[in-house]
Amino acid sequence: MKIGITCYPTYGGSGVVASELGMELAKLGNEVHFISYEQPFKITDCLKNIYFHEVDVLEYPLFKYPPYSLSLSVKMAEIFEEHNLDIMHVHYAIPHAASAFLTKKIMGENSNFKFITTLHGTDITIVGNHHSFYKLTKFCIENSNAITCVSNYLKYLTENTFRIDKEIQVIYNFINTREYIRNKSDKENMGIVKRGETGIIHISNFRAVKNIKNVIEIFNRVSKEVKAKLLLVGEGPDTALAKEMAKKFKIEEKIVFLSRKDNVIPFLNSCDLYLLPSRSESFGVSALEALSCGLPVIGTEIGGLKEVVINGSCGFLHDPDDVEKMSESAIELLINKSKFEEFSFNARKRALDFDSKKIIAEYIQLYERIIKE
Ligand code: GMT
Repeated sequence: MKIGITCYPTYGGSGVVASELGMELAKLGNEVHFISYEQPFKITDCLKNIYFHEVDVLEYPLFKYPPYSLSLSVKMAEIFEEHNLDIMHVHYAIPHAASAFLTKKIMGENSNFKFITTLHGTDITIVGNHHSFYKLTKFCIENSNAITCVSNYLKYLTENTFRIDKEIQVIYNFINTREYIRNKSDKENMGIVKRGETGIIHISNFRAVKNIKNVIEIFNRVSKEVKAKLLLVGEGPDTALAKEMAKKFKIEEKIVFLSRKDNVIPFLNSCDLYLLPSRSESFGVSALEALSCGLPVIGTEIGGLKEVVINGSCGFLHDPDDVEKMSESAIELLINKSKFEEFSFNARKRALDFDSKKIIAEYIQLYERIIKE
């Protein structure tokens, strides 16, 4: 098949999932064309069967905000025609699904242009829900050739928020379990977490929803009971808050700020436990990455995270504000070796349920069905 993919190219769950999907599809022999304002950071040059097409955005004095989404529509039409694509797959509703709808209209009734929209979370809970986008998001969902959501939670939320009757298919996010795998030598090689120390890790874009304050609060409590180091991978609006809190608790030397990393595997493998006390999470790809490397997850009983982490088996889930319970669960796992081993084994086993081979096949089946319709 020849597949077009549009996503946000920068750091963020939806762009990562779209890029990984494209790479897996390309490995299977499909031709994949990424269309965006920048090359997605995961898509390195010279990958077989992968092409990147940059959207030209015209700057003009009249435009206070250059209309990227319109230029994107035109680029989608050009690439679809030029490369004879079979299907277009857009990730994140706003503006990508709106641009794709416009492309469909530009291409006309006789064109075979069809597009699938995958909803990821904040495109429904924050952006799509906002009064300035609500009607457009609903319209895009109703006018996509197919809609997928990354969890049952997000499907339920989408149907209810936008009063959607159209069929929405849940296709869970996935993980390449051959790549994301425990490698004990990473800890030694990286040398960040020293021998005899426990590594705790959190990876995110440090937005309010990630509850960074509680990451630090939990670590502060845990580090009083266990000799531990906290690795913070990524950066964003709440990085400064994390630094302030580390100073306030006098635990700065126990926290390593690592900024953004293209490859998080050696950092996960340097650690023992993953912290994700998010206030909202439609799925939680980073938790799945951790599970695949055998790290139990201390997280929150919210949204789609409950569909990924089995509470009491491969991690513990509590209320986002219950710092005490999250800390207790973390300490319990870190001091009880046999319990830790059991949870770590279950973590890897759970990740295998989301293996990319299985989930990519679901996308391929969907593409084939929509192309035939
Ligand atoms: O979590 C973020 O802030 C990034 C966001 C995005 O849209 O890029 O992530 C969303 O999509 C991910 C991939 O499907 C999910 O794993 C995240 O749970 C989801 N984030 C939220 O729902 C807050």
